[in-house]
Amino acid sequence: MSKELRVGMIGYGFMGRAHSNAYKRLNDFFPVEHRPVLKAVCARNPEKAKQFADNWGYERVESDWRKLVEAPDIDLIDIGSPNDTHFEIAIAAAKAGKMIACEKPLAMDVKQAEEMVKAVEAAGVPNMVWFNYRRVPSIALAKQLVDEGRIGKAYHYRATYLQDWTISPDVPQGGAALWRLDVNVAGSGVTGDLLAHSIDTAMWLNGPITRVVGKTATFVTERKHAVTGKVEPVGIDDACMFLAEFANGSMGTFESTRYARGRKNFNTFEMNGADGSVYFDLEEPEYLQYFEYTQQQSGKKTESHLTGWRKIHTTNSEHPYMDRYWVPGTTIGYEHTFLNALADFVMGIESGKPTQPDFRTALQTQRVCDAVIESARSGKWMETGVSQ
Ligand code: SOE
Repeated sequence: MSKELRVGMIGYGFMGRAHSNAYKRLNDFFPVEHRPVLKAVCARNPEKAKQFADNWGYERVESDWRKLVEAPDIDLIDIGSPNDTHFEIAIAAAKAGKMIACEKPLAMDVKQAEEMVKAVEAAGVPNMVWFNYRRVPSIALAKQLVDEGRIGKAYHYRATYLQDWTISPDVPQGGAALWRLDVNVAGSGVTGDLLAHSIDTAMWLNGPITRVVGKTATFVTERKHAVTGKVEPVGIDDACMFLAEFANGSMGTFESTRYARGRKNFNTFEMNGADGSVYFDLEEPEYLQYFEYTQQQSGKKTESHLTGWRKIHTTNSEHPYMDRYWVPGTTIGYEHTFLNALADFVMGIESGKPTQPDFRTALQTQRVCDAVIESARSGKWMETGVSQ
């Protein structure tokens, strides 16, 4: 028997599209009881919202998110709008008893994120943050290998997240397409936008980050603002590097920039432990590289002339999520990471075992982001306050 999951989408940009695609395809690939119904989309520009609704098949357009949040025919509010809107919408949606799926980063800062966690927990509403990269099969396989103890005691965690789309000083800041460059709307630059992904993955695989020291840079210090038309100071971090200590005693390095010429979405990590290592690169997402040091599982002795990195093509039905898709050797894409995330969320609702990351987990990532920004300001090591 199918139950309707009536979706109210807020925002119609890149993420509005990625999330809408997931709602539309869920039942084609996953055997869940809920059936998403695209009820309404809400956005500031009514014409664009109408185009979006027609394109993706939303039944109606709302111009005021408050009305959408209160609407009795909506079960789930999807927050795909810019970062500065997440807080107010999430608090209101929780009060109205709606489920919430929110884009990352959860909030503009820890203070907002803490209140958002309180609101969803007081209301008891299912909630999730779209950290979609956890749902790349290769990354989920890395998590499986870590949990199986194949990496052993962790020593190092190394992450990079590099892009190159803001190098030109002629790129404006602000407005529908470029709000990520406007600090008042985004909260931060690459730290909240890109490193939040790296931090979420890192803490999922390797546990809490307890202390950080960071350095940020803003290479283009003034840009024309697309809304005001004036040249205004740039408040975001264009690049950020930080060192991290994990609760398990391992060391981490994180680097992110939007000024790495040629790098489009170069999201990588490597984890090195006593018994093995894993390496992932989002530009080759269908591979996980794995170095196995001990061969105890197979009962064989180490044959040192055969040791080396394995490049695992994560397309077998035994690999995470892949039994839902095609035959071995055939790949899935970026859009499926959102579909997998939605499936996990819905299965969490149906099984009563809430999926991760929820708001509380995303708050931990926000704590690390805020500590990094604060450390870059003060030049000092900062405790993150993340302990579990
Ligand atoms: C920024 O360019 C961006 O779109 C991020 O906002 C997304 O979270 C990331 O996955 C891809 O890059």
